[in-house]
Amino acid sequence: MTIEIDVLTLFPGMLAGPLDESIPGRAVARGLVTLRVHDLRAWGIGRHRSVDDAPYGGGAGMVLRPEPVGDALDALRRPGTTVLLMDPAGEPFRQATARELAGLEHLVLVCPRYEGVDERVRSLVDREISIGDYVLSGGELAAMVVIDAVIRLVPGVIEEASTIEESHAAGLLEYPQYTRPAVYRGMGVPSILTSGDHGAVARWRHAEAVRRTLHRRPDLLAGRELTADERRVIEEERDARRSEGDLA
Ligand code: JDK
Repeated sequence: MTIEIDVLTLFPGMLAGPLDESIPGRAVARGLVTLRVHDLRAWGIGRHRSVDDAPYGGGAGMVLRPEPVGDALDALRRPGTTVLLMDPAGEPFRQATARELAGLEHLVLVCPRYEGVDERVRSLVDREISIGDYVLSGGELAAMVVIDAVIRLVPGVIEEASTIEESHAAGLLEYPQYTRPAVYRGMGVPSILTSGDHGAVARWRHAEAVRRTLHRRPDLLAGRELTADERRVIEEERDARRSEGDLA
């Protein structure tokens, strides 16, 4: 299993550094991922390789013209290609999205700049993706987030045990983690973690993940099937709060 990723950007230099380092860099070096970054200006129009123009109807700023994107996609698209447009109005990017994309053979990520891309480009892409409800100055950082989250799910990129554990914990926040020293600034480590009882450790971690999710991100639990164990942890937590006189 390998994945090919093409990125279309007016700032190719932005992608190189971060993606050369760490997990994505190693995945590329090991041949598990092919990553190509293209300068959209190569498909720019006329002697000046123009890529932007003023908005019809007036208003501030410039708009990315459709032709450079359309021509670039004509050059890169083949059967099996999925084209993603980075856009603040796109569908929310989630772990489930990353899992879907990691199973595809060829992704092309379009990174607009200026005030965004000409509306007609939307008809040329397969999906529009937003990494969150804030406005970046262009699509590059969003593309890097998507690429990073996708690459680590490509089989062989990280230890399989980590992705199996992740799918068990899907939709929950992380459980608390500890490493040495045993006491740090007066703070100890839960004794169960040094008990050597692997079953008890696994149950404790799952319960902690449920508790943390309940307190910090109850919205995540609402959108998720609960196991009997998870319902029990939530009930116990409610009982514990009630007995402390905490009615929240
Ligand atoms: C691609 C350009 C910057 C886009 C206009 C008016 C209110 C802003 C600037 N998840 C996420 N966040 N941001 C992006 C993203 C931003 C981009 C581009 C992706 C290309 N920009 C930009 C839009 C506006 N808009 C209404 C919000 C201004 C992806």
